[in-house]
Amino acid sequence: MDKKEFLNELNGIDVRGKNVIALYNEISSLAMKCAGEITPTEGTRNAYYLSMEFLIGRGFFNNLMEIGVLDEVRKVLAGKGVDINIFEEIEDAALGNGGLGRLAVCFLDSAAGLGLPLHGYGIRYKYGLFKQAFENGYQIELPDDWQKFGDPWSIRREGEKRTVKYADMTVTAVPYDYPVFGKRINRLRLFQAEGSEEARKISEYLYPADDTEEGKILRIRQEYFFSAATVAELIENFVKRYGKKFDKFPKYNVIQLNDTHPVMAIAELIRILTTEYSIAFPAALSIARETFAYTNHTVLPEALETWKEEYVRKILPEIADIMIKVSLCAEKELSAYGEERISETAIYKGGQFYMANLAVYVAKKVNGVAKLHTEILKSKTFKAANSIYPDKFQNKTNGITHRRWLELCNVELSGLIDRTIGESWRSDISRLSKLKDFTREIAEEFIQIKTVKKRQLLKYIAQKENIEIQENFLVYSQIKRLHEYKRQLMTAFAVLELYFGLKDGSIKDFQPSVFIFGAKSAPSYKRAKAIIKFINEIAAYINSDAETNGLLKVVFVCNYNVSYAEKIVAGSDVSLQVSTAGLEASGTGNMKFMMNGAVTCGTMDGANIEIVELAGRENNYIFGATVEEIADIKQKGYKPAEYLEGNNKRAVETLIDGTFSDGGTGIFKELYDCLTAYGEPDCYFVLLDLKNYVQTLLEINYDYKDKKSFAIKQLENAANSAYFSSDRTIKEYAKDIWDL
Ligand code: 26Q
Repeated sequence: MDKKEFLNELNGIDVRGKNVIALYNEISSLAMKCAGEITPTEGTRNAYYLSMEFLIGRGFFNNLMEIGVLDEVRKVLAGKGVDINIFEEIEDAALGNGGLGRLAVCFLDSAAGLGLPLHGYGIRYKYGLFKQAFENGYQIELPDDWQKFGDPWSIRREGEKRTVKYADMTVTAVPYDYPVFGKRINRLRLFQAEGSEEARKISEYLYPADDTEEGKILRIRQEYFFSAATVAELIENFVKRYGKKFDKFPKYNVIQLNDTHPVMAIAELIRILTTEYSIAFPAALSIARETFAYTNHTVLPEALETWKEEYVRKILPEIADIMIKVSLCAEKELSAYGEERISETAIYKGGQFYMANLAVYVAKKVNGVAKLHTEILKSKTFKAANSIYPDKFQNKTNGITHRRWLELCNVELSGLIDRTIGESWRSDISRLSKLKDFTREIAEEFIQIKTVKKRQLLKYIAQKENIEIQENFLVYSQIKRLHEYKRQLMTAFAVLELYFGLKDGSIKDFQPSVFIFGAKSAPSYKRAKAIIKFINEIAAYINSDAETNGLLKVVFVCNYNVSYAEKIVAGSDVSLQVSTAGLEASGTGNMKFMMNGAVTCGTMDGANIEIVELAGRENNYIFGATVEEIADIKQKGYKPAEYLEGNNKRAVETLIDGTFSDGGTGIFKELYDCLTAYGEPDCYFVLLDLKNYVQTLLEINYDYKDKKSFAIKQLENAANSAYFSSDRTIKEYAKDIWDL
């Protein structure tokens, strides 16, 4: 079906008596006819993106935009008396946690947009990332039944299901295909686990609690489940087309591992080749080493996956054997490099599998996701491997799709760009840089557009959160997973200091400001949950003070997700990216804000470094210790209490002085202790950077008085953001890693 036929049929839809859900399903199903058969290209090289997470968000508006009918649908529906915005009620498909999952979807979007054959493979969880509610300021988690409105954007492939075998059970993997619209239509294939009750559990939840043996084994089952289903399919397709000449397998297939979660695909490929096709182990391993590539997304030690051999062996004895065999091969290959490097790169040691080391050894290419991150991988995390295979390591700075994150979420700014430099930037994002010549000229118009986006955002917040904010407020936002290293707590202290300063008159001439937080905490992450409670306490306290009400407000939005992010990035002035230097691999929220014309207030971390390199340090607000400075302080011994003085002290001590209540749980005291303790000083260096942070926020506030020059800074950011389109990133992967 083409666009014209779609619109004809749409005109014929009878909307009378139908509710939102019925209309949503009817229109989506009609649009799905535009997708046709969605099969990967035959006879050429294809790339496969294996990921435990695909944070899709809402498909409806994005897909209609990609098909090129969104405006027409809006008009046709309006003609029938239906406002297209009623579909905002439809739930996001939140089959991911944060950056890593959202990146996967941006990549698929860009590949389809560029006409490159990249296909996603993952799990069709019954429940996505939990829905967040607040009860007395505490996060509580509710199941996310995202399919309750139906799932019209997928096709169930009954005929292509296959079995996945574990030692103790057999599970059916049923593929559901989601079209990825663009210049070509690619496919995201998500497997659903079916069979016994135990079998169905495998695709029930994203991140089941893994603090028990049972939980850990379920996680291993999940990882193997989609990896094995994918590899079996790729081999089957290969044999159908090319017979059993497996040395040609890597010519037609390249598999990108999105972090280590799908790494068992390596062992599974080797298992199938050796056991089902009688290929010798060394040959099978060589094929794997030509096929896989691996992306690392974090250097936090606790996030680097290790699996107990005992657990893997219990359910996947052959996979355990293969991983040990690969480990021995690696050891042999590296025997000349000395004990230390052998131990550092060990895949199997002390009864544990080190999944990242397996990935690094087998992968043809290993990449980090921002320049600094790649440098840290090479010099620290994978130092030994890098000294042995220096050519393996590459940088691929992340990107975001400018279609969802500018064209869709900011129609108004996109229109201004069209009027200023023409529309060609939409299909060739590098042309956005032409905007650089016009930032002064269009500043006034930009200010108006920012106000419109702010108004939309603040209206939405008023409805959802019941907090009223005036549209003349300067909007600072920090939206991301809740984690200590991202330092939402540092922002909370900074806000308190601003508040105290306004109260005691030491801060004068302050532009009215609001701080918007959006974040979910992992359900078992106690400190992260304590931070949410603390910020909610601060918000209630500050917002109810009539004396400062016209100057400062705080909002922790509830159930932050992709759809909320679309509104926040468009309506914010300042993007808060304040992670401890060296710990945020890249960040992608920073890029979304930048593209929508916000300045970055951040540390020299992740992609912030590249953002200010491109948009100018003078147009952004950088503060805090650098990676080198942190290393230096660590070495000398960090003494947090030395930074606890004056206003810092006052803000931090609200954790323990009774200003706020944690309901007698002691969690605030616990936070206080970990920030200030001597024994094991806070490894996120909150107090170290706090003073500088407050000063920087004030500097921004001061600069905002000159609306025009501030708008020019914001526009300089938008105009320099082309580099952060995932179109650029995907072109680099296609050229340097996938050879597409
Ligand atoms: C680890 C062990 C066991 C179970 C789960 C995990 C696990 C799960 C999810 C570890 C990490 C994640 C997610 C990581 C993530 O989202 N990383 C982010 O990736 C983005 C895209 O590259 C970067 O921009 C962010 O900087 C990075 O934090």
